[in-house]
Amino acid sequence: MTRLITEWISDMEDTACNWNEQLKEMTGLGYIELAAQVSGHSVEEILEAADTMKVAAVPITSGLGVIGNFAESVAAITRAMGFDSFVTETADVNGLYEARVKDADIVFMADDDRYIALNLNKGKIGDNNIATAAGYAEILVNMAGGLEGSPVAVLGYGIIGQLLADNLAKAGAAVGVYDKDESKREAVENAGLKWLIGEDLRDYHYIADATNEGGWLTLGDLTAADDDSNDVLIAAPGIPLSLNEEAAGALRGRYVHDMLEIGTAAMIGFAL
Ligand code: 2YJ
Repeated sequence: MTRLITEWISDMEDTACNWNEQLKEMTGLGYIELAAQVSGHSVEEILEAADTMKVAAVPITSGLGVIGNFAESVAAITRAMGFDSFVTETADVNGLYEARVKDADIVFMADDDRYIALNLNKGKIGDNNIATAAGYAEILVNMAGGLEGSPVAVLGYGIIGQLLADNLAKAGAAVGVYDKDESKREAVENAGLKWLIGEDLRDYHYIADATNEGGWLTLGDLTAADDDSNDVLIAAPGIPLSLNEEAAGALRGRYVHDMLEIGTAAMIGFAL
C-alpha cells in the first residue's frame, strides 16, 4: 500500500474540480456518478446528501504522522461533490470530537493502514481499499462500454488488485492476473483467474493496474508495433503510475489514474 507524499497532492485543492470534469469526459462518470454507481444509490440520492450533509476531514498523527495537504485534499474532493466540508483544527480523538461538535455527518480519517469515511448518523463506513477498487472497476466498465466476456489483465495482486479482480469478474470480464511474485499464483488460480506471467500482455486491451512501482510499463508491453494503441484502456489506481513517459503520452485520454479523488468520491457512496 503506497503512502502518499505531500508533493503528489500539493495542488489537489486547485485541481479537484477540474479532474471531476475530465473524468466525466473520459469515462462518463464524475465523482457523484461514481459514488452512486459503486454503492447502488441513485445520483439524486448522492446529490441530496451533498446538499444536506457536512463532511469533516480529521488529521491523524499516529504512525508516520500527518501528510501535508492530505486532509485538505479530502475536504476539497468532497467539496467538489457539493458537500459542506472542513478540516478540523485538532487531530486524532480530539479532532473526531471537534467534528461531531461542529455537526459533521461524515468523518474522513486515515492512519498508515486504513483510510475510512465514517457516517456518524448511520454508523456506515466507506473503506478506501474497497471503494478504490469498486470505483476503478466501474471506470473500466464504463470506458469499455461493458466488459461481459472481455479479457482484462489485472496487474498486481495485492489488496487493491484482488478487490479489482473480484469486481471485474463480477462485471463479467475474463480476468487474468499478472504479478511478478510467483507465490501469488496459487491464490490467483484458486480464485478461478488466469495466471498471466509468461503470457503476452498485448493480447489484453483492457488493463487494471494496481502495482506500486512507477514507470515500468512500456508502450511495447501493451501494443504491437503496427498497432496504434487505440483500443487500449487502462484503469490505474496503482501509485506511482506504471506507464513510462512515452506510454503515458501515447495513451493520453485512454488511461485513468489519480492519487486520491476516485477512491474518496467512491467512499462517500459506501458511507451513505
Ligand atoms: O492524517 C494524515 O494526514 C495521515 N495520517 C494520512 C495517512 C494516509 N494513509 C495512507 O496513505 C496509507 N497508505 C493508508 C491508505 C489506505 C488506502 N488504501
